[in-house]
Amino acid sequence: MSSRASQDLPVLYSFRRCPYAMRARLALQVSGQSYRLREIRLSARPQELYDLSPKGTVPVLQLPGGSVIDESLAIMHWALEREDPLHWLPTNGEQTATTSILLAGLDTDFKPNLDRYKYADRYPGAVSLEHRAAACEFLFKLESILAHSPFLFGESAQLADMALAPFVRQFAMADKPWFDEQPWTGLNNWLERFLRSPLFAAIMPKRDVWVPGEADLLVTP
Ligand SMILES: N[C@@H](CCC(=O)N[C@@H](CS)C(=O)NCC(=O)O)C(=O)O
Repeated sequence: MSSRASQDLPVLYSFRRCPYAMRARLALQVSGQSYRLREIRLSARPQELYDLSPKGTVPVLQLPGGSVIDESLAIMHWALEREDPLHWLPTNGEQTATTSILLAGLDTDFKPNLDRYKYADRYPGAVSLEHRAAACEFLFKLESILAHSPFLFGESAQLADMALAPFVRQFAMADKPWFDEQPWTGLNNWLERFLRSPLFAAIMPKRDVWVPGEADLLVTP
């Protein structure tokens, strides 16, 4: 691809291990959307990121026309509304409603407990194992679906699977031997399927940190 063509591509500010950034990379990848990747360190975020989005979180997608999308789910929707070859977008109102409930549960319930489980020292008074137990309530809700079906809405993955799996991965990795012993076979199989998928491999290569002024890395699915 010529360097002129690359200027017409969106720019993604990303951090490899961030589950929100994984969401964005998964959707860009599956939609076949090429992009310019700027891998950042959260501990040394470039001014360019704050100039686009003052909240300074990743992922941030800058579109060729200049507009900026700075929420992971909105980036997923942007990519999938352009191309959705694997039919990740919900196909009916019931799926849309269930997806919203699951993703809201992640934000309000699972993620705060995950953070306090993994990083209890950053939250005064937090007891790691209490938050692990609280996070499990959300995971058992997923298990109640995944015990009967390989993915949340049947035989193939949808947006909800892909928006949740990076966070379940983070939870599992905090203590994998313990996670593997829990009675959530459906959930465990679902996570393993995600972790072993070519799609996950495609979005996880280690990247050099972007240096402002230097060329972006072209990612071409
Ligand atoms: N609601 C945002 C959350 C993104 C987010 O919190 N990303 C983390 C990295 S995993 C971050 O940038 N944290 C830095 C901060 O909160 O200042 C989204 O969905 O994109």
